[in-house]
Amino acid sequence: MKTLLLLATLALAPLVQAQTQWKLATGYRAESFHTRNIVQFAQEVEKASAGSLRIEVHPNNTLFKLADIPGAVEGGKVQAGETIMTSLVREPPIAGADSVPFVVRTFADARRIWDLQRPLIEANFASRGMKILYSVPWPPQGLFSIAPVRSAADFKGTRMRTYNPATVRIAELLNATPVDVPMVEVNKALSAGRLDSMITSALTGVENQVWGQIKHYYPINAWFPKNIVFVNQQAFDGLAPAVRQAVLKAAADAEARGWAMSETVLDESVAELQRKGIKVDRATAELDTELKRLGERFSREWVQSVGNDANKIFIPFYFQR
Ligand code: PCA
Repeated sequence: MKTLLLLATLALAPLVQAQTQWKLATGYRAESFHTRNIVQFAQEVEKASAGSLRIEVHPNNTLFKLADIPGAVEGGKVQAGETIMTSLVREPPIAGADSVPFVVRTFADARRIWDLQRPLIEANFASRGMKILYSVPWPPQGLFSIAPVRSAADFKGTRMRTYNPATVRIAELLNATPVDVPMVEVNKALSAGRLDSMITSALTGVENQVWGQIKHYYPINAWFPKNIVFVNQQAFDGLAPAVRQAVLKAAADAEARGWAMSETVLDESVAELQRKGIKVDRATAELDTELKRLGERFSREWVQSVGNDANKIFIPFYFQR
């Protein structure tokens, strides 16, 4: 018995050390599936590291605002964080690949884009002293509107909610006024009558209970934005090797789990919008053609502004199926 105990103690020896605490900041709500997935990741890390690493999750923009989280992790103000990749479009520009409209049409496409982006984004993060843990997509982005939309002309002079530079550009191309509203404030902005339309996931519509104002949803599957979870490299390097392994294993599991969750919540959310009385319709042929044209223009602008790195993603994406 004594020998067994001794063996058990020895086996745990590399893990049993002073407890390290990390804070992880995110801009999304505690109930969001992304955040629930992070909480499970944290629990698994704690368990696998025999309690030597505790990750405390701070949701809802409480620690830092969504777009400020990468800077906070880079500067060591917080050890870990989550943001939406498209809020990084300027640094590195390649992160914007997943909000170029009408390129990624399925979860399988989203996976291929991520596999192509990952090495480039990892290199950029590494140069800034950060390490990527995992990434999980939002369900596809559809069009919500208070009034029925038949063609692009219907957006003229209306107010469109935006959440990143890509959605701002899309609003501009539609001659709508972009209104920046964080995900967690969409309900408030709608109730205050500040918005006429938005492009986001059915899930975000459900979480913000948009049915009070929004009457139409068009599942145009415009793009699949992804969140990324990352850590300050120094904080990571400060862990014992076995704990680092535990973090990487839990991260890989969280990535697989998160992709499956995203697919499941998509179907549930569209059904819920319908139950709440929102009309779910296909875009008219006219709107569809106009949006595709807009997407092509957006793509051209994006490839021009990003340069060669854009080709590193789009050429294999289109030609190596
Ligand atoms: N919801 C988030 C980002 C993408 C999505 O589906 C938002 O609307 O801000």
